[in-house]
Amino acid sequence: MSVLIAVSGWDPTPWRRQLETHLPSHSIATLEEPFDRASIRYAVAWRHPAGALKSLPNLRVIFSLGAGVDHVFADPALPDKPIARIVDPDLTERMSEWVVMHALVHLRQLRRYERQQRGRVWTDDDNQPKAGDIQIGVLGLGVLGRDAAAKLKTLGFKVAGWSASPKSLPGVDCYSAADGLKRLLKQTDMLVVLLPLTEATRGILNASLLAQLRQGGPLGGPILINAGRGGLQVEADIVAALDSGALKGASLDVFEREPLPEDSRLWAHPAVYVSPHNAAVSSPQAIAALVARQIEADERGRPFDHVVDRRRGY
Ligand code: NDP
Ligand code: OXD
Repeated sequence: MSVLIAVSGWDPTPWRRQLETHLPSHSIATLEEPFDRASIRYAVAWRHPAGALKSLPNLRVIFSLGAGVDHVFADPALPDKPIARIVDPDLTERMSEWVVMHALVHLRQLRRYERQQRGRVWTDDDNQPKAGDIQIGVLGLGVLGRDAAAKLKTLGFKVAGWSASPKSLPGVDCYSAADGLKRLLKQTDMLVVLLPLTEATRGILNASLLAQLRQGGPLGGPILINAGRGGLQVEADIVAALDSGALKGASLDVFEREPLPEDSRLWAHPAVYVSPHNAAVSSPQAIAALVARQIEADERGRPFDHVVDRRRGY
């Protein structure tokens, strides 16, 4: 029984090595070499080439090698099989580290003090708000959003969150639906985005949404922190909001086009932090172990975990 590694933009070698270690009785195939299509029962995918997963008559499931599944749904020839995504404490903890780091970087004006240090400038002013002065809004209260919200709360930030269905979380003001989003935005000083990319969320971070964030506020203007997906973002609107001062700063891990094109204004914008879509990297070791556990469970007749809802797209 074979597992097919169907990835693009990633070297399949470490994934193959890890899957061979965790599944010694399975053969592991990659798209780079010929394989018997009828032997494939499991596919692991990251931005697989369109059509690569069709005509696999014995395929049982497609495992996304990430928490997000938009890259799987991007295939117009996707077979009608269950799609299971990664839910992994290692990935969750890394994401919360990234979110908390950027919340603190903006709160404690890191860029300003780096600039001052480079210029050997010793000045301070009285504008040093504390976490408890800042209202954070978290868009997406799933596995990642809930963990980040709880950790931001522990640091003393005021935290609210927004999700598709109503939620109740300790210490977090929870909103849902379009009206809930409006109510959350108008009180938000820092917007943390951990939404999946779906038809409903594509382009949500646009001029109209940014204009609803609380202006002024203790940081002098609102901050955008997005590690969800680049397709959520309208980058021209974000740059315009930064230029006009409607946004005070941004931390972006994901982009409309990745790698971020060299000529993007975001690279050198003084109010922007860019990271290369690695807020929470998928470690082949941790993820191959999770995939292997799911395959072994399936072979014992157990259902797959973390199967996404095709209709919702996440
Ligand atoms: P989940 O599926 O657990 O959570 C998604 C959350 O978004 C849920 O709370 C869901 O609401 C909410 N949501 C979805 N659609 C809407 C909508 N239309 N309106 C309001 N809320 C909505 O996903 P994860 O938390 O595990 O991951 C979130 C995303 O993070 C991934 O899809 C991926 O794109 C991104 N990611 C980025 C990484 C990086 O390195 N930059 C690493 C890993 C993930 P409800 O709870 O009601 O369903
Ligand atoms: C993911 C990612 O979806 O790394 O896991 O973006």
